[in-house]
Order: sequence, then C-alpha cells, then structure tokens
Amino acid sequence: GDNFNLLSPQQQDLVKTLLDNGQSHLFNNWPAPGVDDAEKKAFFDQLVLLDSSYPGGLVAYIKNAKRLLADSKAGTNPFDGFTPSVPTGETLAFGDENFIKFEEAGVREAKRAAFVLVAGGLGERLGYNGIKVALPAETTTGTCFLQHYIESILALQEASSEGESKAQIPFVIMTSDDTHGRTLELLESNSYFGMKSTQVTLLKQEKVACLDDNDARLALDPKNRYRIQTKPHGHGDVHSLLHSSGILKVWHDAGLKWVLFFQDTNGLLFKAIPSALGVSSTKQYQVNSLAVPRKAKEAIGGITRLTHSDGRSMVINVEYNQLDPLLRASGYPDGDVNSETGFSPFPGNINQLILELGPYMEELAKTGGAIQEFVNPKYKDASKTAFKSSTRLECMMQDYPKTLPPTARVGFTVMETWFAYAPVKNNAEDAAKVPKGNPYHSATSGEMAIYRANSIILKKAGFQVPDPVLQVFNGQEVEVWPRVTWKPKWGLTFSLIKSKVSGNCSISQRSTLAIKGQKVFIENLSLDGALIIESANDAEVNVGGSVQNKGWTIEPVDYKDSSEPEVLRIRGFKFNKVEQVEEKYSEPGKFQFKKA
Ligand code: UGB
Repeated sequence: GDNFNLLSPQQQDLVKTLLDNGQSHLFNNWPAPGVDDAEKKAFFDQLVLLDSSYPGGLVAYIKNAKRLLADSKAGTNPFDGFTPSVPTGETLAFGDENFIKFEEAGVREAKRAAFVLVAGGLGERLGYNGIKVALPAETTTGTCFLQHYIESILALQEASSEGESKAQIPFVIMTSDDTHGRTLELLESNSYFGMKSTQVTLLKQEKVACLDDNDARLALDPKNRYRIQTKPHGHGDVHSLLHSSGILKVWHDAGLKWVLFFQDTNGLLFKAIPSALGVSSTKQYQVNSLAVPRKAKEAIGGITRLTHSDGRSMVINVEYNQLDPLLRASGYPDGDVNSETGFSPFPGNINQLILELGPYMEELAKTGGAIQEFVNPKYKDASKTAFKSSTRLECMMQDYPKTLPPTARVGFTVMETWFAYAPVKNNAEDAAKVPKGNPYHSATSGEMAIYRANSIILKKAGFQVPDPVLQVFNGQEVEVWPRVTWKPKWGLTFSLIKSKVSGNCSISQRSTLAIKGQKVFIENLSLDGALIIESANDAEVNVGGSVQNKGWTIEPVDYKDSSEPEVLRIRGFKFNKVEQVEEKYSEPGKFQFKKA
C-alpha cells in the first residue's frame, strides 16, 4: 500500500519479487505511513541485507528452501542411488621418512599459501561465555588459540621464505555477528599477535532468514514484527564470502597457489599442516581433507566414497548424524560401528581442507560460492506439515567438492590423532558422558593432548620421557604427560625439533618445560621441576645440565566452583606454581644456561 513510498527503487523491486514468491504475510496489517516508519525502514534494510548476502538473493533462498523442505517432508534420501564404501588415501605417521619428506615440501610451498579460519560459530556445545579463539589452548603459557594460530602461520612464513624476499602469508578470519567484535578486539588489543594488521582480513558471515512452514514463508521475529528472524547458515558460507570479497583474485594475481581452511579450537593442527600441504603439492590434489582414525559415533564426519548406480563416484564427508542411517540403508545392518581395529572403517573428517587456488576460483566462478545446502526441521507430528520452531537452510564448508566434476583430483590424508586433532567443543558435563574410549573433545582433553603430543615428539627426538599417569578432571580420565610447550617458531617441523635437541636429555612426569624462543638448543638436559626459557630471536641459548625444583603442581578445579575463572573451570585443573627456574635472554648474542 502507501508504505511502498518509503522504499528506494531497489527495495521496491525486492518487495515485488517477495510478494510474487509467497511472502505477503510479511506486510500483513501494517499501519499506515507515519506509524513506525523508522522500524519499517529498518525492516527493508534487513531485507536488502538478506538478499545481498545469499548467492542468487532471497528469491533463490526461498526456492531452495521449498525444494529442500519438500524433499525432507517426502523423506527423500539425500544419498539415493549412492553406495558408500571405504576410500583409500595417504596415511602419515609422524616423524618417519615419508613424513619428513612431505614436511619439507610443505614448508617450501607455504609461501604460496593463504590461511582461512572459520570462527563464526558460537560454540553452543561448549557453552563458554567468550569467543572460542580467545580460550587458552593450554594454561602453562596461557596462549590462546588465535595467538597460537597466528604464530604458527608466521613461523611457516619465516621458514618458507628463508633467504628470499619475505612473503607475507595472508590470513582470513570468517566471523559472524556473534564473534566479529570480540575477534577484532582480541586482535587489536594484542597488536595482531605479531602479524601485520594488513595481513589479516576479517570477513563477516550474515545469518539467513528462518522459515515458518513448508511453503518457505519467512519467519518474523516473535519479538518484533518489523524484523525477520535469522539463524546461522553454517561454515559453508566461507566459500561465497571469499568469492564475493574479491580476495581470491588478489591472491591469484600475487602468485599464490593454496588455500588452507581450519577451525577454531584445534591446538594440534599446525603439527599436521606442513606435511599435509606437502601431500597436496606432491600429489597435486585440488582438494585435500585432513582426517584421523574415527571412533564410531564420534561427532566428526566420516570420509566416504559414494558410488552412484550410474557410475559416478566421489570422496566426500558424510556428516556424523547421517553416516549411521546411510550405512544401515546400504547393507551395513549395524550402522556406524567400530571394525575389529577398534575404529570406524571410515576416516574421521577434521575439517581442515587444502584447496588449490586456481581450480577453486574456476569452480566458484561457476557456482558463485553456493554450497549444497540441507534443512533439518523439527516437525510437530508425523504429518510433517508444521514445525515445532522455525528452521533455516544450512551448509558446510566440506561439501564444496560436491559440485566438482569427477575428474577433479580430490584426496584426503589420514594423520594419527595424537598429533593432529584435539578440538575443544564439549562442556564438562557432556564430555564426562562420552562413551568410554571415545575422545572427550573438551578443554580438559584439548590441553592434555598438547602436552601429550609435545612429550611424544620430544621422545622421538631423543628425550627420555616417562609414561604418563592417569588422572580424572571434571569426570574425564586423561593421560597426564610432562607439561611441555614451545613456540611454533621453535618446533615448526620434526626436523627442526631434532636439530635443537641433542645428547642425553630427560624430563620427569611432573615437570614443566616452556620454550619461549626460537634459537633454544637443548643438550644434555635433565629436568625434574619447572623450567621456562624465554629468548629474543637474535639470542642463541644452549640449555643443559640438571634442573631440579619443586615445580608446578596440578590442582583439580570443580567446574561448578564459581569462585574460579571460567577458563579454569571448564578444564577442571589449574597449576600451582610452587617453584621454577625462569630465564630470559632479551639481548642478541650466544648464551649458555647450565645447572651443575
Ligand atoms: N562455524 C562458522 O564459522 N560459522 C557457522 O555458522 C558455524 C560454524 P563446529 P560441527 O572436525 O570436529 C564440523 O560447531 O559443524 C565454525 C564438521 O562439520 O565446531 O559440528 C566454527 O566457529 C564435521 O564434519 O563443528 O562439525 C568452527 O570453527 C567434523 O569434521 C567450525 O565452523 C567436525 O567439525 C566448526 O563448527 C570436526
């Protein structure tokens, strides 16, 4: 009606198409112009935003929703015609000859890589109040995930361009309204953790409209008739955002070749990055997904070969909630169960993707970055005609290969879990309920996994390291190894670590070793207690001798104890810093640290 005059011509067009597509309810019983005009304007602004942030606009969204909702109502099997089987991929064992060869190739390639972190999720399963990338990956040094990621990228950058002009590895972070402000603040208040601010690009994903019914009528916000209700569309948005931002072309023009995608809370990931990138370049994979052995029913997707009755075949992630029904429907009557190896025969997707930039751009030019979507409505009853609450379309970044031609080189690389995957996703209560033998994916297990990996790596490099002890924190039994941490620039690759460890070295189970410097060489060190070595980049420090002190003890923290900070409560322990040796070398030069 008369409210139309409030609109710009662009908005008028949009409203007309919405009316043509079954959305007249949005404007029902609007008061005459003059009443609520500012709110009405805000409503149209929101429509324009929703329209511009979806490939093909709101009309495409509504059409896709109608189709997917009809399929869901009819119970159409998304895998109809496909038979699942176990695919074969590259398998890497940390530290062997093959691994070292791939690491070297990966470090060389890194100067032609760009990194993309998807960090728009709120982490509802974890229930932490802050953004997840601000959580300490471990509390020995208190380094948060974002700092660890940035320092790892910088270490790769440094190692990759040694002797040549310094390439700057671009770093994109996908945020959402839930995480954007706090991510920016974390970066700015920490000088971007040493990265150039121009190297970092934040791309914010928008939410998508909720849907009220099978006719894909957009849902109005129950609290405000002049707003559409919205919800997250999923990590798959990263592709359309990269496409529409134009940044891929900038990278391509600068000679880059690889885009590496990763998630918000995996403190081990960068131990797997150099070798995985080496696999991509050596095998010329257009798509390389990182995987780990998967426990049946673990909340990670399964990498599966799907072969269609018409002969088509692809290797793709089948999400954890779909794997069991798919298997049951295709001749595996027991569904998602472990084989005699104790693991699911399907490798677990850790959602770390390495894409070759050129073919990626070509594909996005065709699709606009649109990723195959799904809808998961909660129906009121078996007639499937009404929803319990509004729903929306969703998409996942690992579904990118679904539109690729069968000739595309799509591979995957299976890593041992201990050095590649330890996400922080579950709150203490849920983690304690995880079936015995399955990983907890909690702050407790995430931190302990870092010490475990570092201890095992030191052992492989020649250290004497005792067996861990088992302890229970927040109801979760975990292996407690010596608390070993190092800066990524100290231990970027296994060869680098080996070059810094020599002689007869040992560390006791109750010890803490924090290496906060690059050129720290450890020779004939016997550590029983806590030792922290910090050094500037132009200081070379040789560390040896026998260090013994009371060290840092571990004290349990109850997650219900509100007198403790949340970051400690969610992991269930804290360190009591009784006694330590702490050495700091801030001047250039050669130094010797040796306790008699
Ligand atoms: N994320 C966004 O950036 N935007 C969003 O809208 C949603 C999420 P979750 P999920 O490797 O551990 C994935 O919630 O989705 C970011 C894979 O789908 O942690 O349940 C978010 O910030 C699954 O196949 O995980 O499961 C986070 O960084 C499996 O491999 C990331 O997306 C599993 O991860 C993942 O979000 C895994």
